[in-house]
Amino acid sequence: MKMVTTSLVALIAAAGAAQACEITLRSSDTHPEGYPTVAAVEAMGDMLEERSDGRICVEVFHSAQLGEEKDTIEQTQLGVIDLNRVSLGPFNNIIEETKVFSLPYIFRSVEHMHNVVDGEIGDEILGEFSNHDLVGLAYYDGGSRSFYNSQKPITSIEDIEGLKFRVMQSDVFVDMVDALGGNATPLPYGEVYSSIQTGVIDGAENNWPSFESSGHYEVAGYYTLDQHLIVPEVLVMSKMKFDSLSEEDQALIRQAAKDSMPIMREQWAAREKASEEKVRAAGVEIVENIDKTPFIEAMDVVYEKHVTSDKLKDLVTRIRAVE
Ligand code: GTR
Repeated sequence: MKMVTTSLVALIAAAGAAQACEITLRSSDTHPEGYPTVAAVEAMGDMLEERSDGRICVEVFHSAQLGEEKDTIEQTQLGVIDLNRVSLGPFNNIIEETKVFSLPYIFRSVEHMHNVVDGEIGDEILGEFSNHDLVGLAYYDGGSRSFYNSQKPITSIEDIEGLKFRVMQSDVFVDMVDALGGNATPLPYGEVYSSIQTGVIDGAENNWPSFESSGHYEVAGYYTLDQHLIVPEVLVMSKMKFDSLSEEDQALIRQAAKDSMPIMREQWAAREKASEEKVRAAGVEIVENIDKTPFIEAMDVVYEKHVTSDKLKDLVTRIRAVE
């Protein structure tokens, strides 16, 4: 751990030496250059640089250069990394309230998710980050996640029985796969490709752009659009770093992050289409129009186990009431 921190600090410092800005915010992302989340944080950086007359810059370390999400979250809490664009999933074991956005089938559609995160519930959940050494700045899109595997087409819940699926490092997702009859293995994103290839796991679950850009479709030829999760993604900042800045600069950062959201959504829609086309052209067998009812019903145990406090129960009720 100490080693990781020391080399990370060195990597970040070396990169920063090239910049002329007064404040350079280093941002982590697991995705490659050109992926909508990376492009959105770059766009945020451009806006920030312009609005601060070149004083504040953002440097995006894409492709997990700074590490896998669970570790980079810790590094952001410690103030080693300034900004971090991550799925909400890996926060579930740290920030209880984030679980409500990671519950299977909690959102009826991406539009419903947008209406929730753009409203007061979204602000409330972002506010929770400040109790955990982080500042929640903005939500990004993660489409809907579905199962893929190397073994066979999944056409019903029964087909999941006994299959081993990688999930993000969150207990909610482990219990979700167990409830469907599969075996869940929490693993960092960067280990999924080789784990499928070598048969350590049978598959994983993700959205079109991640399925495509990670190359997982090359080793998992069956994708079933059961759309069990619509997990928003977030841009967070180290609270230590944020608190060290003037109120004016804090406001500039918050605003630029918010202003990057529509840019991200536009890029996301285009990338989803392009990724789907690429995956289909590669010959992946896609199972569409699956009956989701048994999947949704199987999730009752996940809700019973994870939605226990009055606060979470109330949040779930309010999310469902949003149009
Ligand atoms: C992607 C998401 C990443 C990461 C990844 C995963 O859809 O954008 O932040 O969480 O999934 O499955 O680990």
